[in-house]
Amino acid sequence: MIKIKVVLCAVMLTLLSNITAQELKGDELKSMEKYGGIMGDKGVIAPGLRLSAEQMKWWRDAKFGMFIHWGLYSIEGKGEWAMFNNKIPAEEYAKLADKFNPQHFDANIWAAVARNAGMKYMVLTARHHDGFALWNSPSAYLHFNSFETAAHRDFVKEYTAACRKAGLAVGIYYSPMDWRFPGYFKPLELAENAERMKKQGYGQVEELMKNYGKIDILWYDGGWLAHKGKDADAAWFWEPVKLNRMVRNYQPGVVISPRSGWEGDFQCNEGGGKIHGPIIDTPWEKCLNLNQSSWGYNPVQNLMTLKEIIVMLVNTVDRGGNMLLNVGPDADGIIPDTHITRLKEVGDWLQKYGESIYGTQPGPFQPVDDVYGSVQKDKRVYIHLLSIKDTLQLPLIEKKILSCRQMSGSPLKFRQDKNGTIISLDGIKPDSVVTTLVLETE
Ligand code: JFZ
Repeated sequence: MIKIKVVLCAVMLTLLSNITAQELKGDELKSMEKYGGIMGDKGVIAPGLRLSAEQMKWWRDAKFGMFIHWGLYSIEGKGEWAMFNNKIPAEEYAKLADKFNPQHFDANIWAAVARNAGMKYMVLTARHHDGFALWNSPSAYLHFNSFETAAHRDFVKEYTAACRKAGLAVGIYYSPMDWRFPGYFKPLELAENAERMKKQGYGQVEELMKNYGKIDILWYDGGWLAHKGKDADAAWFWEPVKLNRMVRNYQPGVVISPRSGWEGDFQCNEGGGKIHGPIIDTPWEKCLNLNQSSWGYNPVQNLMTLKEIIVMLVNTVDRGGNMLLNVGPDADGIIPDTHITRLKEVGDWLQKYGESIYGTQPGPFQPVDDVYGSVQKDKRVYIHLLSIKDTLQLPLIEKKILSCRQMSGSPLKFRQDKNGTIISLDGIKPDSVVTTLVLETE
């Protein structure tokens, strides 16, 4: 039995290459296993709840955002699952709130870092599975929030204001489930306690949607029960359609993630696993970690390289997705310098090549894994080359190609006929990260 588990763990670890071995334990692993990429089961369907393509347009055009995991777990720096993994009793864990009093937190700095990285939106963990709310939350069970503990601050207020000031779309992450409730683990036996957790969930979502102006993204996570099954399996309990009808009342245009048990406005692809396959038509988002040690602050740094980030971004965008890249600031609210430097490199790349990312649509060519992918905007087609041979063969398209050049350089020879197009890459000087071509079409 143990052997089977070990083998299974090993397989999962290779699949979820963004999380290091020491971070993955028991239920955390199990909770991931059931998705393994785009959620197969899309959740409860509710006509009328989903946004129209027109309402989703800004999000689809934005392509790139910053995920922020920050909370009490940032103090210990062992990842956001530390309370559960290390079996810290709720009363014990709650003492961390007495220590959570960041002196250098400045949401404007976070926003500046995101902007300099070329990001267009941010998503902050207003409350993770540990139950600690980063705002003035009257619905918080046992007053477990940053306004009524050591910090006496409403970080969501500061954060939402900073996003808007920087011209970034405002995203809020919220986990309905809360480990402090035994009823979460035994919803049938401890129904009353579970009901109390649900009441907190509804109350807090209402606070977040009502008190902080226009919210652009609501990123639910963990609409489970007892870490079992899919989010949708717990829909009998959470009643996500009812919950999200309430959300739409306050925020008619908010883009909602699929993790409340309702199918949501987009699909999730989580973790550092590779993106491959054809273009996906429905809106989707890849979320992953800049520091692959854990989502929450971790002094062990295992940063993605610039090239890994850009390859992931183009692979995502060439298939019609967005990318949400996570940082975990420390307990004082500081994003480590090394992270800022790496993100700035990403921003510098986007300064030059952003035209082939923002506001584009995937195609006209289906991506070829590890070889190239393409996007289009107006009369231009951009090709992101992932490997370079002497020539690039492209399938037939209806439009006539008028010219072809390397985005950073000179024109390239090409021939378009009834079989497709051949571009000569002979003698091309590859770009240091991802070589990008521009085709002008008629
Ligand atoms: C969830 C959280 O449990 C985790 O702490 C983090 O906030 C992350 C963004 O979301 O974890 C998951 C859930 C599902 C997968 C991966 C991590 N998955 O589908 O691979």
